Amino acid sequence: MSAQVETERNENAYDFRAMEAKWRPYWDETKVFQPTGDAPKGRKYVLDMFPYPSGDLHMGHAEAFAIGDMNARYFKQCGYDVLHPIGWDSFGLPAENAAIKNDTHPKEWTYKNIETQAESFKRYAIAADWSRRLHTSDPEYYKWTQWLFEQFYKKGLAYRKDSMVNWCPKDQTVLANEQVVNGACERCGTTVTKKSLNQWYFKITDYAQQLLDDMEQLEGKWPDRVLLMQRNWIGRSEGAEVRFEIEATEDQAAESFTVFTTRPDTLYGATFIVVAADAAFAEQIVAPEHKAALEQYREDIKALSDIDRQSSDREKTGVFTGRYAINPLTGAKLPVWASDYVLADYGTGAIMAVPAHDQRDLEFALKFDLPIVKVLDVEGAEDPATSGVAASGDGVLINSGELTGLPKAEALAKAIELVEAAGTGEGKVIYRLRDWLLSRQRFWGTPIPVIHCEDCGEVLVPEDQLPVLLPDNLRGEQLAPKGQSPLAAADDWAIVPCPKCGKQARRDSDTMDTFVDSSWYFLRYVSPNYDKAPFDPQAMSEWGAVDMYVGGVEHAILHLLYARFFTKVVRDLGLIKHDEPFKALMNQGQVLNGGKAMSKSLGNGVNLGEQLDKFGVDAIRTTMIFASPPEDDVDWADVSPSGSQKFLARAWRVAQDVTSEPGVDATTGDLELQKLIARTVHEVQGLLDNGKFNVVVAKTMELVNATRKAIDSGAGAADPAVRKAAETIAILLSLYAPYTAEDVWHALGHDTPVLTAGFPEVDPALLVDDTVTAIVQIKGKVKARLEVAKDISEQELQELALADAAVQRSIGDAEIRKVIVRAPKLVNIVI
Ligand code: ANZ
Ligand code: ZN
Repeated sequence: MSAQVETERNENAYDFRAMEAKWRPYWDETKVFQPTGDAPKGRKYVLDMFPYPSGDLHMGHAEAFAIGDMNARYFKQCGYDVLHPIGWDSFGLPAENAAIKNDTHPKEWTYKNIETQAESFKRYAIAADWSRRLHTSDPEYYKWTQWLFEQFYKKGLAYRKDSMVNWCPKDQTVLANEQVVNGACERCGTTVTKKSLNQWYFKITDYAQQLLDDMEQLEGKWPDRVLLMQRNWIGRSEGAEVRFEIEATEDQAAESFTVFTTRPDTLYGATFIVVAADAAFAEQIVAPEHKAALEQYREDIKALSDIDRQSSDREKTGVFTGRYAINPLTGAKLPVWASDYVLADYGTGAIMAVPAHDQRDLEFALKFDLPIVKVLDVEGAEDPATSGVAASGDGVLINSGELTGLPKAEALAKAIELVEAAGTGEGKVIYRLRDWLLSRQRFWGTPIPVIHCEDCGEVLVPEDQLPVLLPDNLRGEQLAPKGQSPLAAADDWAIVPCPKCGKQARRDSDTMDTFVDSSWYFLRYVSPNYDKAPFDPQAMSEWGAVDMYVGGVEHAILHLLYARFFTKVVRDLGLIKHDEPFKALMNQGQVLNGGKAMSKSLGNGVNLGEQLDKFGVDAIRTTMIFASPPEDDVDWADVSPSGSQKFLARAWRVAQDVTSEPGVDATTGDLELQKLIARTVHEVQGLLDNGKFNVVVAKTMELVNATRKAIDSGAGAADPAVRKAAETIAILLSLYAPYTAEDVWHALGHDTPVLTAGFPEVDPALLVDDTVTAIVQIKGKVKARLEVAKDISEQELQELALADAAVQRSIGDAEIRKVIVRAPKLVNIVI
């Protein structure tokens, strides 16, 4: 029998089902995923964005959690005490809709799905501390969500106001702007309307500047694009507020109002004023003969979202109010128009229009034949009136009184001085960020702990009466909102005595947006069973902020912003010391099939359970990790779980063949293999630190192949370096193929969990003589020096160069045109 045939037959003994059955209980018994509290290297808190219990786990979870887990496992191997908890974001609409349909209570659907997912997570072997499991819909959790709301309220950070909100007539609920897609409800497709409602808000705008400033702490540790999205969302604008007077008429008095402008330098070019058509101010000033037209216009724009209103492809619309305002610097008389392209709730809801230099104003001026006056000489710019293109560039001021002759930047400062001196305005910074509308008129969420009393007004539910529990006796149709929240209709729940005066009062019947629940769960995990506060101060001082947060880029804005806001408020309450919740962030890509996101309608979905049954957990995890760097998409049509399975079987077989005893002195073994092990470990460490997880799998494969060769036709199965190689393979596998790793480790004669083996140390002597310094250049400049093997392949050298953090930083968003590799010494990247 040839060696080849024998190997293949024996690899068939790789039985993933047996391994999965064997090692799961072992990890429970050894509690290896629980923090010990005494690791000499310190602590690391690794967190995956917690799941929503929509059904069983899917391929997206499989990818995200393989990546998150790899972080946790790596820290653990490095000797840190690792906190890696798991829980569920378990309030939300789908549970309620299921309950209405099935005539049940939402908790039935919710907790059944949680159990299913929990079982799958355990099978998937995520290295989670199950003793810390939490569900945001548990009273033990939402009690503290309510408690936090009360602290926010006391600080003036939770308040109610009337506002026009997006309203879905079918779901009978308020929608956030992001939940309105092309004017329709994201969930059910019904055309969204506007409705004035009294709603609860968190005053996140108080923290706008801090949210911007503290991003400095995240630079280089969060993906650049996420930081950019946060920055844009907060949207800081510097400029001025300028006050204008509207002239009195025979029937109407004079009025004064302010505009916000980022371009006070263009004041001389303002030729008309536009006020938001839907603002109360428009109604207040409109001349009697224009009132009907304005009313009609307001009706017409009601259904449009803010995004539609500001879309640059829509033709401008508007109505004249019949009134004129006076330019405070020039005395010119400017007609006042009302339009939808000015938003009521941004800036002051009114603008001075400078059509020569602002595209939207230009389009409006051309449509309604309003004057266009150039006040900035912009080099190369065409005439706005004839070209239809506003001169928005830099230049020197013209036709602008005292500002004439100044370059734009100076004119900006000077214009602010002028209006300030004239008492008609002042420099001003505003933010695009709005306060967070947190109330929902739905059942399955955290009840807002407020009681409304005719005499006392809003009264917080006393802390010792928290939590305000959701009623258990509502089900099915009773949960369907009928213009008001189902809780408002439940009198036996809603009617209570006022905590202050005892008079009959009503509970607030709104529940909180589920983003509130997920804005502090990472704080709860440090002590999820603590019952005297949201978290135990002692445990918090030990764990603090999350060291590595892993999740989808779809949460780049809201969830992360809200979590950052909560963290800052909780800090200001004196409960924690850190400013930012997540020190580092890793976004995983999506799992696609045939280039498209998996979906029912496309019929390209892949069932995770079936994949696990067929190939085993480890093969699926390995496939996910090997397919691409974590942040890139994985296309299931391009991967090979059976290839992963064969690799794992080969690795497993190598370990079975080792004949030396544990503890043999590897330094007496085959030198070439020793060197390869050292190089592999060294490189892998760099790859792990830079999040190049896919290459770690490739490196393990190389080591497996080399070890196989050493056994079959080199040093032989008894060589101490062969054992060292097999043990190293087990440790690398423990990061992404946990069952195989544990099996291999025990087959090699160890009787403690492989995760406690420790990341291998490298003897630097083994690295030196075989390595040379490779230089990585970009645009002719040296960006990195890499210690690489003398015999490194061009391919490998290129991968290493592109994986280098400094190199990536200098490439940034630029496109790589060409990579010229002269192994082993030079890589030249053309961008
Ligand atoms: C005059 C002007 C001249 C402007 C010019 C721009 C260019 P950002 O950067 O987004 O803050 N604006 C102010 N309030 C508005 C509102 N509620 N709805 C729509 N547009 C509004 O933009 C600020 C600029 O957008 C302001 O500066 C104002 O137009 C307009 F050459 O004033 B500007
Ligand atoms: Zn009262």
